[in-house]
This record gives sequence, C-alpha cells and structure tokens, in this order.
Amino acid sequence: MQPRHTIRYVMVGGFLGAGKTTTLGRLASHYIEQGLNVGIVTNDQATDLVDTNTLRMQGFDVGEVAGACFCCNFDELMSTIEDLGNEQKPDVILAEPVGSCTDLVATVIQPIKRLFEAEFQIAPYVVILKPSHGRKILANEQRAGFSPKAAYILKKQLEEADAILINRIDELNEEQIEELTSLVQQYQPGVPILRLSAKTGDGFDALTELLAQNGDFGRRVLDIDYDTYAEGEAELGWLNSSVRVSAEKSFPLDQLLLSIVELLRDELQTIEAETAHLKTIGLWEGFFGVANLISSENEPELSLPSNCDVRNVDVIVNARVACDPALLEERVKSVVTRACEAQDATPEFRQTQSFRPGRPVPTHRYDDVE
Ligand SMILES: Nc1nc2c(ncn2[C@@H]2O[C@H](COP(=O)(O)OP(=O)(O)OP(=O)(O)O)[C@@H](O)[C@H]2O)c(=O)[nH]1
Ligand SMILES: [Mg+2]
Repeated sequence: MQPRHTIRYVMVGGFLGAGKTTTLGRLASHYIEQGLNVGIVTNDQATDLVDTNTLRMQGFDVGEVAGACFCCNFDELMSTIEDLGNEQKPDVILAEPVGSCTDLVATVIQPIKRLFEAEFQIAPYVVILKPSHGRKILANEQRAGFSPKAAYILKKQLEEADAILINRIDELNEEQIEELTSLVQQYQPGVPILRLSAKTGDGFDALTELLAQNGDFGRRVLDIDYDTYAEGEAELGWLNSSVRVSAEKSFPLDQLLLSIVELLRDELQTIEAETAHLKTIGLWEGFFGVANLISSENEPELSLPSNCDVRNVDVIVNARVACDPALLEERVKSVVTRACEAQDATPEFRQTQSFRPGRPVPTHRYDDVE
C-alpha cells in the first residue's frame, strides 16, 4: 500500500504589519526550489486583499479565506486548502492568519490535528515580533501606540508560539536586537527566538531548519479572555477599498502608490490615530507595485516597486488603523482622490468596506491538549 500523502501545515502568525506575507513569499520560493508543491492561504475580514494579489503576482498558488478569520471560518480554511494544488495535492500549505487574531493554536491547529489527523503534519507555529509596536508593548510603555486591550492581542500571539521571530533585523543595531531578545525572553522564557530579515533573507536558514523539525507542535493553548480580545480587535478601524484609476497620459505608478501612503500617514497624524498597517497595491497587465506603512514612527515605503508608467491601474487599499472606520473611509477617499489629481488621473471607487472587526466566535475551540 502506498503511504498516504500528508500536507505540511506551516502557519506564520504575528501582529499587523509584522512581516508575515514577506516571510511566506520567501518560504514559498524556498520550498518550490526544493521541488515541493506549495499552496498559500491568505485571510482577511473582508474581500479585496492586498496580500493575495501580492503573492499571486509573484507567481504563487494562493487561495483566500475572506470575510472571517481562519478560526471563525475553519471549514472554509479546509475547503480552500482542498482546492489548492489543482491536479496535484500540495506538499506544503503556508497559511497567514489575520494580524489581529490570536488563540490560533486552540482554534485552528488543534482542530486540524484532531479532525484531519491523517492528512496533515503540523510544523512549529512561529510568530513574528514586529519591533516597532512589539518593543513598546513588551516594555509596558504607556504610549505604545495602541490601548492595553489591543496590546493584549500582540502579547497573546507571542504566548502561543512554538518559536518567536524577531523580524526587520536589517534595520536594527546589535543593541536593539539584544533589547528585543531580552524582552521576549523575559516574557516567554524558554521559547526559541530567531532573528530574521524577511526582506534581505538574513537569518532565513535558521527559520527553514526550525520549520523542518518534526514533533508535537502547536500545543501552547492560551488562557485567554475573549472579551478583552474582542474589545482590543474592535478598536481597529478596518478598510478594504478597490479603485480603478484612469488618466489621459501615462504616469508613474510607484509615485501614485507611495503618495497614497504618505498622504494617509499625514492625515492620520493630524487625528493622532496609530497605524497598524497601511498597504496599497497597483495592478495592471501583469505589472504590480506595493507601498506600505507599518506604524506612525516608520517611514512609508515602496516595498515592491513596479518601475512602470500606466494610464489605467487597479488600486487596492487595505488600512488597519486605531480609529473610527467611517473616519478612515472618509480620509482614504480624500487621499486617493488627491494622489490621483497630482498625476492628472481620476479615481473610480468600485468597492469599499470599512468596519470594526466583530467578536471572534471560533468554529471549534479545544482547550485541552491531548
Ligand atoms: N526593512 C524591512 N522591512 C520588512 C521586513 N519584513 C517585512 N518588511 C516590510 O514590512 C511591511 C509589512 O510586511 P508584510 O509582510 O506585508 O506584513 P504582514 O505581517 O503580512 O502584514 P498584515 O498582513 O497586514 O498583517 C512591508 O512594507 C514589508 O516590505 C524586514 O525584514 N525588513
Ligand atoms: Mg500580510
């Protein structure tokens, strides 16, 4: 009898803007180079995901669970995995949960282990620490950018990790890396800590070695207060918007994308609303560019330049900001309009969803580890 095909389930968690999509893109390339069939699953509370488009444009096979997080729509996570890989089943599934989600061991990993035991092997569950917000929250700074309830989510994410990745080491000096390492050690003694730059690939071999380990991972079930978790999540204004931009004469796409993020950062500063992640992608005829901002203290950046001029482009904006979603929508629309005007272009807003994430109600929750 042939041995049954099992799928390696690799989930990478971490707060909004921590570097999950960048890490998963790098992991996907790594496994594909090894000859493995890779499927990626992205996740969001709404449709029109920058992440799905970013990863698809890089040539990866991506399915998405849009409209609810993995834990609240477990069945769709499973059916999305089922549909990936077309004729050939994936060897590896790379899953990116929503960055404001936690309790994923009890609500995603444990259910996979118990209900789909024969089909999956679970890799160590790694959680990425975002240095900007992470340092302030772990050091219990009063002005961490978010309220204690939102900070609670970031801390809970770290508590359920089999290993913690300190990302963005390309931007940190040795002293800052040591400080973060010691804050993480104090918070989660004994948990392996890796240092990584998802951007440059520095430290990546240690991550792939860790993920290749076999063992009984995903056992750190949280003791968590769902009221605090829900209230922390609901402090965020969430917006996904898709816009068709057209102009008579071609204009540099990267300038448009970067100016959307820059203008939005300035607008949000005036209302003192902390950014968890602003991201925008422009897509046209096989070209794409991405711009981001991950906190009020970081600089807006063109993370994936398109280096192209366009006359028409589909732009998607995803914003997660600690403010009223109606206000966020108003500011995004005015900023996109201004950024387009600067390029003599006109925006046509096709679809916009803005809301506060609802209370998480997991499909399954196993709080006893077998
Ligand atoms: N300098 C630097 N930038 C990074 C690194 N990793 C990610 N980034 C940048 O950080 C931003 C956010 O990265 P993402 O990978 O989109 O983060 P994410 O965790 O998937 O974000 P959400 O899906 O919104 O929660 C992007 O601009 C990335 O280019 C890194 O190691 N170094
Ligand atoms: Mg992402």
